[in-house]
Amino acid sequence: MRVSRIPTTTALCLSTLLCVAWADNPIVQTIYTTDPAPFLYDGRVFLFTGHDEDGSTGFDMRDWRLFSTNDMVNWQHHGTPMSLATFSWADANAWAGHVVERNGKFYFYVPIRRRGGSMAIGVGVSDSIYGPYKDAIGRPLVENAEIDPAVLMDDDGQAYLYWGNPNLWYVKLNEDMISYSGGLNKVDLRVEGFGPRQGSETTRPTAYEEGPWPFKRNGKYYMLYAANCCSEDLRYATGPSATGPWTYGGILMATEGRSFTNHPGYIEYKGQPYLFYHNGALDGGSGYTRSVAVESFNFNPDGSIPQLRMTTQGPAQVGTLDPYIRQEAETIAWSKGVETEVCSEGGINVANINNGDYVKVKGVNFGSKGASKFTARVASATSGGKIELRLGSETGSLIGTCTVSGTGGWQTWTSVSCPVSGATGTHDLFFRYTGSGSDFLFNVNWWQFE
Ligand code: FUB
Repeated sequence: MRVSRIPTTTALCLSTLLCVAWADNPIVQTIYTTDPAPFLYDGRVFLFTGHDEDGSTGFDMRDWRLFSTNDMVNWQHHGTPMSLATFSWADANAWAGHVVERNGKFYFYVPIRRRGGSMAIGVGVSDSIYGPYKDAIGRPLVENAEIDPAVLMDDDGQAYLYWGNPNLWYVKLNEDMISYSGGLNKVDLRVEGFGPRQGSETTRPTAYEEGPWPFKRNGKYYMLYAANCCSEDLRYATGPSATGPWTYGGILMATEGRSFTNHPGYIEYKGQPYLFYHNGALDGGSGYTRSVAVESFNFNPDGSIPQLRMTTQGPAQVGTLDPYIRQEAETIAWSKGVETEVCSEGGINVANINNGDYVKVKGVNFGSKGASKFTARVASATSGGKIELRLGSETGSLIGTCTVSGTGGWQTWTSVSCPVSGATGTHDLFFRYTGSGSDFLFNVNWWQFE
């Protein structure tokens, strides 16, 4: 189903230009994404997410998605590293997962529903961060009808698997990461550790709900979590060890927007801390059609975390994007209308392009000499269209126009080039797609300036 997932902030914008300049959150506009699980690997930020189906009215979730960036604003789509089909014993609920690496293998812990049963934690394994991940043990790793696994790798090599809703549990994983020693440990959810519950519920005094995200920083252990069902905010606790005792830290992000859940993910990239979360900020967004977003922040000197707001601008770009090396078309800061699909030349391509759709790539550094030529890898089962290259906004200054003709198929690829002028310095680059007809125009696999 094709839906228009434009930002809800659009209606509030004074002009298209202002709107575009602000909107880099949520991170992904081509699908609905949930439950962020960022992971730093090989100098790059990888972001595993859940995926709400278009038009979902429940937690209709069937696969996980992967994105990556090296500048925190232009995100490359990598497709589907794992899905429900990976687990023969599961039949629904591809919910909030978490990936860690150990000894060159990547382990993907996920909550899924056992066929005809209740929720359990499965584990996928792959030799590559991109997957595909396969079922590591052919059965649940732990099974107690609770959800949201996340792993903390302690400095002494001991890995802890946390999970739970409404309780918080952990096991000590063995070095193989697919078995554990000792029993299931239930964390004492004291109010002093996890804060007082808000709202009318009286059976549970503590705010903790789900989505634990443990990490260690400067000798202190942190546990981020979603709190207060069913209008969740994000909170945190700290402790002297991976197993506590936990001391309540406060509210990290108050309840905002149209999603009644939220879910934290944390990384520090190039010395800058980032909080990932989800909301319902795209058009059609709700508690079941959510979108992942990210904010940068700084810890207070005592290690406490200031309360953050959800924004549409997101964090500052780290560095610039080099247009003189081949860039994947699915590396996107913001887009309107387009979707992505698996490409016959490998990876992913931008697809489902209609007249007036666009892709924005942020902070493109053309240098002082500038660019004179643009090449794109394209395919079209119809009669194609044009790629307008514009700076600053989708209606900004036109530096070139490339014509795409029909190639005989959506995966029949050819390269097209066109002259470019007026492209020097650093700009946000907009690929504006135009053409006639009601069908899709063409697909784009990659692009490069010379
Ligand atoms: O996305 C499904 C569930 O919603 C997750 O497992 C929870 O953390 C909540 O975000």
